[in-house]
Order: sequence, then structure tokens, then C-alpha cells
Amino acid sequence: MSAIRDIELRLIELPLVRPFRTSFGEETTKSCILVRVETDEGVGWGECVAGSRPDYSEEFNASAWLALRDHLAPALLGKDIRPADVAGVTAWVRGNRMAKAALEMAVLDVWLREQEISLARHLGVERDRVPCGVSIGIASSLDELLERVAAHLAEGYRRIKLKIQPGTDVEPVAAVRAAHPDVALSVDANAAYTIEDASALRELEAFGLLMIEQPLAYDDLVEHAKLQRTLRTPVCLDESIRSAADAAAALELGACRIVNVKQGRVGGLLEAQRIHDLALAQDAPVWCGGMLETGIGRAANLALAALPGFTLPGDTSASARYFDADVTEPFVMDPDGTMAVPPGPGIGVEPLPDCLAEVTVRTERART
Ligand code: NPQ
Ligand code: MG
Repeated sequence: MSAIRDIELRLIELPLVRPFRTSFGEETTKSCILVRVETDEGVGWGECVAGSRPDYSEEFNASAWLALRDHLAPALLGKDIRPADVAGVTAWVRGNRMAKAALEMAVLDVWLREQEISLARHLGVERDRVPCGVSIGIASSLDELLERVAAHLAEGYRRIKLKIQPGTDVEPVAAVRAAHPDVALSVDANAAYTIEDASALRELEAFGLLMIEQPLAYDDLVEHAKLQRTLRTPVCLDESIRSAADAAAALELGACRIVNVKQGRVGGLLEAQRIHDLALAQDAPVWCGGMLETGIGRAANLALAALPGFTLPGDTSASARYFDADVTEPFVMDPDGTMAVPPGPGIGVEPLPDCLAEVTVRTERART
């Protein structure tokens, strides 16, 4: 492809349709960085999944902004670089995976657009639709939770994930299971438990959960392996898996039986595909996680989620689950609970200029 001549960062803020509460906090606004890469041939977009605070991970918008502006983007500017080379050119930067992933997504987008190939086709996807699940934040009452679960099931969602924390776990799960005996149900603790308070997790075994996601510390594998040995319910790891090497180690240790794949958390779509490939080779189910992405990141997630090893519905919800007005055309779910994989070149979507202008709070160019 032709050389990258400009890289622009934008911080955007989108109101959420309702606050999203997890064991680590509550968000009312989606705040993230979009990356725009320009070559002589065209433009590509990427989205960084970091949030405003270093709570889900060490990375956050202000850190990702500096990593991108001062280190990652300058490593690419002026270079004729392919998507597969991005990781190598930026490998000297430790960590900062979410920032790297955003840049790689933008380079993939512009490179694939030049060739008029969709991201899905580039990844080797054969499906054109993916089944969708929905993640439900910690609710203020059981009635509210049951109402939201029922509404999402009526919309067609094929799997319900409940956020839990110590003290808000067995009761909500029991209530949802009683109301919906056959629904595919899982829980996500976002690292809120210790092995000492795992008795609540053992009580959850009665409810036929698909999995318990990230019960223990974000940086731990060994304790998860101990826990998984005592549970019939599969443990799924999210925060603990930052790379294909982590996924291989976790599966070998028995720290989990299922992997949540998020391209942003693992440094990009290509590393995410490597996790898919290694999990598929050992028959370990994977599914596509979500970070409340705008249409840019959501488009990339849908392409990834269409790979054959993604056998469980992902957190690939419709735009309307999170936003009244997305920055792209909204992603809409069919009543059968599936969404289309974008067929167009690159990631298949682009920001709508007016929407983008409205939500942008900061813009800056990378320095050479
Ligand atoms: C998870 N996501 O699987 C996360 C974590 C998460 C869809 O459950 C703002 C931006 C708030 C990103 C809260 C889902 C967030 C966020 C939670 C991501 O663990
Ligand atoms: Mg999670």
C-alpha cells in the first residue's frame, strides 16, 4: 500500500442509553479514542477500547492518547506498512495493547479498502451473520433486572450475561433462572472475587450457567486453575488473557475452559485471530467480547465473531443496546438474534461526519 501520511486522534464522548454498572464501577458515557489513518489511496478508521479510567485494564484514554501520539503513530508515519507489520514496528513499546490494536485496525481498514476486500474475507470468515448476546449491568433492584432481561429476550438476544459482584450474585442469578429456565445464561465478575469468597461461585453451580467469566484477579492464572478444578461450570477468562501466549498458558494450566476474545485487549485483530486458531485447535470454545464499542469497533468485532471457532454468542449487541446515536449507521439485530457481518471493504463502516463532529471533544495529529 502507499505510505501513511497522516494519523489523527479523536477523543469522543457518547451518552449511554443507561448507566452500565460492573463490579469495578459505573459509566454513564462512552468515552474513547478513534484513530484515522490516511494514505495517498484513502482513509482507514480504528477504535481504541480503553475507557476514561484505568479500571478494566491499566490502559485508559489519556495513557492511550500519549502512547499513540508520541510513540506508536510516529513509528508508522511516512512508512509503507502492511497490517501484519504493525505489531513488529511497534513491538519496542511494551504493553499498551489497546492503543496498538486501534492503530492496527485503522491500518487494516485502509489497506483492505485499497484492495476492496472486507475484513471478514481477509480473516477467512465464511458466515455472513453471527448470533448475539447481551451483557446486563448490575441493576438497582431484582424487578428492574428481570424487566431488562425480559426486554432483551423479546428483542431476540440469544444469551444473557449478568454482571455480578460479591453480595449481588446468587440472588439475581436465581431470579433470572427461575423466570427463564432454558435461557443461555452466564455471569461476569470482572475480577471481583478471591478464592476465599468462592463459596458464592460454588452456589452458582445450581443454575446451569454457560460459564463464570473472570471471577478472580485480572493478573492471575494459577488461582483460576485451582478454582476451575473445583467447579463443573466452565471458567471463562477475559481480563487475564492479553495475548495468544496467555491464552495458550491458561488453557494448558486449566485456568479456564472458555476464552473471551477482545481484539483491543490482546493488541489487535491479528493476535485475536491467533487466539481463535489455537483455541479451535484444542476444541476450546471462544466468543467475542465487547467494550461498548461504537460502530467502528463493533464492525470489526462482528467480522472476528464470524470465524468458525466462535461457537458461543458474543457481546456483539446492537448499537441501540448502548447508544441512541452511534457515530456510524447503527448496527441492528434481526428478531432472530443475529447480526450481519459487514460485507463492505475494510471494516465496512465509517463515521458519519455530522455525528462524529458532534461527539468529538479533542482532536490531534501525530507528530513525526
Ligand atoms: C466485560 N464488557 O466483558 C466488559 C467490560 C466493560 C460488555 O460486559 C465503558 C467502556 C464501560 C467499556 C464496562 C461487557 C465498560 C466497558 C465494562 C467494558 O468485562
Ligand atoms: Mg468480561
